[in-house]
Amino acid sequence: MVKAVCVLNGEQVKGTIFFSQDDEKSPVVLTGEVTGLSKGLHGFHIHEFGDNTNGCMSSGPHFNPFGKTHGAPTDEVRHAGDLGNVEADDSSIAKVNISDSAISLTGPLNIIGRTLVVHADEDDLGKGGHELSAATGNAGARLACGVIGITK
Ligand SMILES: [Cu+2]
Ligand SMILES: [Zn+2]
Repeated sequence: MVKAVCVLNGEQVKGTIFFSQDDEKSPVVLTGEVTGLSKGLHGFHIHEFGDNTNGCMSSGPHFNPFGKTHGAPTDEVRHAGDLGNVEADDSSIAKVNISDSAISLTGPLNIIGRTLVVHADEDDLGKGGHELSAATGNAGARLACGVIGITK
């Protein structure tokens, strides 16, 4: 079992997300919550770099080790970092419970040391027809982010 954690820190948006993976062939399970979001869907991705020197912008593009286009978590063609959206309720809280097999906590798909980002807008999952759909899902500003680190 490998475990990791990410503290999301934005001006208004905060959160803590826990990652666990039973073994290298198992999906990574993400649990936790994000607060301070407007009601509705918000893009949720692993970005390439664990660099926050210029805030969330320094985390670079979506983690994409295979040079694919942006997509939904359920798509064959997707960035490894494409975790889709989280949905905030009336009290501005998004409960996160995601299981994903395109990322790992070990090996070449390891996301430890990279950045988790939550966005202002909905990720259109590559299908919105916007010029940014194929790159970012047109998910808008980076509201909060944090580097994913090893925990016990
Ligand atoms: Cu993103
Ligand atoms: Zn993407």
